[in-house]
Amino acid sequence: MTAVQSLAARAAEVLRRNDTGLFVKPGPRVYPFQWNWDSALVAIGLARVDPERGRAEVRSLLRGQWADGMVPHMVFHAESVDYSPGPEVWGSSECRGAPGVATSGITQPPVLATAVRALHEADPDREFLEEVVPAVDAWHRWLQRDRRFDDSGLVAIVHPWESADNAPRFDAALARVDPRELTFTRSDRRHLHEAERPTDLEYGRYMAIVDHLRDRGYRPASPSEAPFAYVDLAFNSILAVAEDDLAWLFGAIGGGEDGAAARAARLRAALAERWDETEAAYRERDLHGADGTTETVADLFPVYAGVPNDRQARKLFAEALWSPARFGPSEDSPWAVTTVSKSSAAYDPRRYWRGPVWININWFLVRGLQRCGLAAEAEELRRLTLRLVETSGFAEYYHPETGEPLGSRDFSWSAALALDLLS
Ligand code: 9WN
Repeated sequence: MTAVQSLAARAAEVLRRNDTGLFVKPGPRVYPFQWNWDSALVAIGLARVDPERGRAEVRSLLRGQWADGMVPHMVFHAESVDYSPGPEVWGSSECRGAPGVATSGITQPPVLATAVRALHEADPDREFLEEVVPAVDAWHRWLQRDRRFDDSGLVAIVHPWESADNAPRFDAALARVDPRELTFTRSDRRHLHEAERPTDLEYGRYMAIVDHLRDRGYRPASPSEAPFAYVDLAFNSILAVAEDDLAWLFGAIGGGEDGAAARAARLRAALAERWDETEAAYRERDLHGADGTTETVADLFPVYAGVPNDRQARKLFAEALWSPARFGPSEDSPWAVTTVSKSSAAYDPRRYWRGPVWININWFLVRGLQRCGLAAEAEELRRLTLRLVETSGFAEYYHPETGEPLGSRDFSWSAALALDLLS
């Protein structure tokens, strides 16, 4: 067996072990429910080894779709598992338009269209597309309707859990929220070291936002009326690609819809306007606060959507993404891409989204560099990412200096995306 075959076999084994029968859970112990972008990223890996199982993953996630189109960030089940906050905290059954199965009331980055396209490219199945494409379209339309805040086409998130939880770019927005007392014991604390996870103060604020949203059936009158409202460039860049992929999927079933392509073009144009020449990065926006770059990897995400022109892409790569002082590999810190710039005061190489390397982030950036025509640079990042999983296993995230695995081990999307990067 070659090294590539052996790594692929180990990755496929992680997915098999995390398979509950109904969905692949993100990690064996820490995350026992179904999460939205985890399932989509898992389906991208499954497209490489078992497309039929990948289609089941998509169907399973869509059980949680709300009547207005939202695909929630978590879909629960009735088995007793160790995770908090669980279905009782979200109370979706009391909300208008919620599905029969209990879910959370917020969403997550819309990778699903991209996953459905990957499945169709690997193993065309028209019937499957006819079944799921209208559902994905309804979700995108919901985002454009419920989460719009101006005419730019950009959408806002209303909870940090809709993107990278405790990333420093959310600190100022989150600091405006009065925390509430935690009425449950955090399950993550039973499995993981405190230094690798969000703090209790952050959790108190997350729960205060959930309370506020739940009182409004998770449908604030507009994003700007929510206590936390943020124009996350990672979320919006993922949506731009997903809109393109949705347009492609409509094409595969005979067209009849050009809204998705137009939405993608609008989003790209809006993202392009956020370029900051001095920082070689893009400006994020806090709807209740400042507009500017944040020294987090989200500032670079328009690369994923192929937004920068050739000159900007090269500058962003050299001066930010691959810069040893910022997100790239350096002598003391050979593993990249860091989720926070090493030059930021907030950089913390062990804590969750505040510095560590994540395989999904690298995967988005590899695809983005390819899309921007930086093939050699993409290849360098692809190789580094595979070397990391080869060395340290399929962890949830990794210490950039040592490569030490952090968070959950045997993490599904790390395994799934390694399978994709290997192909
Ligand atoms: C809260 C499952 C999820 C990921 C998120 C990641 C983390 C949950 C948590 O785990 O969030 O939704 O318990 O911290 O931040 O991106 O989807 O892997």
